[in-house]
Amino acid sequence: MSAFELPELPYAYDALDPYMSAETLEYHHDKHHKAYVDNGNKALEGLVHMGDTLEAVVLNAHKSGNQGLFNNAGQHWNHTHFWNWMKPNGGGALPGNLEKAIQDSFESYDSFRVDFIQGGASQFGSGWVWLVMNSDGKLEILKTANADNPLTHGKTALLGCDVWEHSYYIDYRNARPKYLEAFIDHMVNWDYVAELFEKGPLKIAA
Ligand code: MN3
Repeated sequence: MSAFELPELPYAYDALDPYMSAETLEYHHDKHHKAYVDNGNKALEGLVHMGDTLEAVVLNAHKSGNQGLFNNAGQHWNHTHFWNWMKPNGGGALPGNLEKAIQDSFESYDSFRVDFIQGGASQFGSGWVWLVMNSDGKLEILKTANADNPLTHGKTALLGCDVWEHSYYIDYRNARPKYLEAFIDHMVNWDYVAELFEKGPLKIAA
């Protein structure tokens, strides 16, 4: 790929209100995500071809120890999915196959929900909490620091929540668990999670 591009938000800035304010979304998308795209493009300048897809660029940056490129490409990938992992009037019922897989791996939706919130709340400092699929199809919770994501762990991200302070501080101040509860209960786009689930473990052409 030649350059990163900032995707449009898939909804209006105020679409997730009152769970995520227009002010948060505008700063998060227009300033933070845009900076990852712009700085990622600067980091790509003058490098040999780093891969045909964003996933390949993230993995090649990681393998080659190019931390500047990895941080920005990783965060570009994380945020591109993050906007789609939320929707107005989100949360609620899960598509059947996904609900069954969550019950098989976590015993119940409620224990998945508790594990996901605890994972995000206990990530020390900036990072992400994820629902991932392993190569054997089993689901689990993963937490990662800073720009890191399931790609570098050989796992497939089904759902991720940004727990950097810029994602919640305007709306929740220091109450990260309240933000995670609102994310799971009122913002998750389960249809997008199910779409990734149905695709199965991610295969990346380097
Ligand atoms: Mn962010």
